[in-house]
Amino acid sequence: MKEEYSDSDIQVLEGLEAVRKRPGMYIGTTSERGLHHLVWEIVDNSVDEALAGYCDDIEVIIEKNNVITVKDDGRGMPTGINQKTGLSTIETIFTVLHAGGKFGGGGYKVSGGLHGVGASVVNALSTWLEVRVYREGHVYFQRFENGGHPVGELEVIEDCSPDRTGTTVSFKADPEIFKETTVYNFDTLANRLEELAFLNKGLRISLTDLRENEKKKEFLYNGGIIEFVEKLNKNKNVLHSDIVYVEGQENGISMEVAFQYSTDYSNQIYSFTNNISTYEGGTHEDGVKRALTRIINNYARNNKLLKEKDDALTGDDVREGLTMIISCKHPDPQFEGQTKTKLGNAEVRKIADDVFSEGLERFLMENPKEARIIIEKTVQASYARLAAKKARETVRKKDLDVSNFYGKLTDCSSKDPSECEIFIVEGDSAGGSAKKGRNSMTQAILPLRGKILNVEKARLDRALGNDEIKSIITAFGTGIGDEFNLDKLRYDKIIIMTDADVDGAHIRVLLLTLFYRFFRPIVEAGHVFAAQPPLFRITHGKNRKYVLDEAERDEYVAMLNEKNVKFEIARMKGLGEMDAEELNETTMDIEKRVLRKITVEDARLADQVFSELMGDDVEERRKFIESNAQFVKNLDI
Ligand code: 0RA
Repeated sequence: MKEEYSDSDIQVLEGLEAVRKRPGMYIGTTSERGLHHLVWEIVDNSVDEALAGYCDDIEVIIEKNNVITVKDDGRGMPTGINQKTGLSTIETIFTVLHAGGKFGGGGYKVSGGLHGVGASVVNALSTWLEVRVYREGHVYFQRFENGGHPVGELEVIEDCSPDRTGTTVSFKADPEIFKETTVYNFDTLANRLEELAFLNKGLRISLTDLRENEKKKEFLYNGGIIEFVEKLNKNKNVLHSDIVYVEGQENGISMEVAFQYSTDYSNQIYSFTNNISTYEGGTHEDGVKRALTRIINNYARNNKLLKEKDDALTGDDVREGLTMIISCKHPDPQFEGQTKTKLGNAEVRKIADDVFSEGLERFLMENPKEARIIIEKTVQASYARLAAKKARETVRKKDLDVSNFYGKLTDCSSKDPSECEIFIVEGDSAGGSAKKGRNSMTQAILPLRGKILNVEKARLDRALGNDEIKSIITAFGTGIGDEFNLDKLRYDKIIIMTDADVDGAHIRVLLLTLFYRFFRPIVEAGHVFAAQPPLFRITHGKNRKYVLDEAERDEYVAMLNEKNVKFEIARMKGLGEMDAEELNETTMDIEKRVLRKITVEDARLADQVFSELMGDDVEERRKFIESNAQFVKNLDI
């Protein structure tokens, strides 16, 4: 034990104290997320050792009491004395802020860790931390307590086989700092560790949970990001069986790209730099996208897959159905953007473009069959885009003027979108009740008539010319197509209120398809809801109880029977049968109603069903819906 503190000791302790005073500055937050961040700081150091080529196995263990242990089989942290601090290198790494690689003597490259300060921050925020280094036949050990105070100096505690090398770090997060929770989530850790294994081919990473129900997962992907794409596309109809893989490097910057097309209409493109997800994209992603658009267009023209009169394929066209992983390793990444997840290094754009275009050209040349399939998909995408554009043009600008629609739309008086809601209601009679039962300050009503059903046999493009649909578009206020602007949405909640029967299902499918194709950002932002009108009314004495389904009804009836209460059950036939008061009480009143949020997946499903319903024959369609009742019921939102 040290008896006295030297000046440099005091400086060190002040540094760690600063971390404890403002942990958010170093790990972003002290929530559950920040807690998991501690693990990433330690794991990142081991991954760096793997990137340097000296480590191929990392074990993460959640011990009882939520102690974390991270073991690697790298060279082991250096055990000598650090010139600058006069302390051992290990003590320096764990107690001096920003120590990182500066003390590692060259070989130790700091990865892009969000804060890059790593081990000392984890130590500062732990009740205790122990490090064991296996090197040259010795086991070196040091322990720290109470936010990073060393308990003794680095010492050899035993001998080991000279073949054994590596570093093991264990720590217990300090509950005084992590007040919300110090309990780790297995899946959170497993998901990120799997991602790290995909991004670092050949690196084995395991996660063991020794708390209540012991479990272990192990990730090792010799195919790296190829296997990442394979996993993402597991449930898709892929257009070519082999995943395309391209790699290359320039000036110490390496690029890897893997991709595969499917029949999907959307795309999944994920990019990373130094194993960190770059959600906001950046120069690596820009370079690859630019190359993709250019090379596909060249190939399509040269092989007459795109007609002379056709416009060039756009970026959106060539990305339709694309699943792609982009991984860049950079010695000095600059992260920009709102969440610092956008790669800013300008030189990467050209390197990414060069590497990817060369690899893609070669693939297309060597695989003409696959090339043709891919190009045909992108050309189809461009035709669909043009058709949709034309359809939008049929919705003329003046039609989109709100004042033309006051006849149909009963607007609310508030003009503050954050408190406004619009109910899209099936039928005039339900619309009438809804108008009477609403809160006129914040709730707008837009009734749709039965004839909207007829547009189903037309293409959705033509449906956009339909008056009722135009009134929906108009009411939203966002515009459509190139002019779409989510900020102009006039209502925070768009609530679809339809009956639980076949006609109601019809309207829901149509509306969701419309939203999916033309207003997807509104769905993504969580603005679309389905009202859930009750199916039964149970009356006993003066009480009225509304329930959403049979199960709820049976439960309530059983309860009444037990108490020997007399009651009456009525099946609610439709919205139109409810009076204003009932509708308000069961479906509209903010305090009492139950809404279901519509996800993009709900809308995508509806879009699929809609395509099935495109047949011309009304009777056929009705039959289709009835025979697919179960499927439609899934949309029975
Ligand atoms: C600097 C130099 C050397 C190894 C390391 C750092 C190292 C750090 C960590 C952190 C976790 N695991 C690690 N493994 C290695 C190599 C020193 C040498 O061999 O001369």
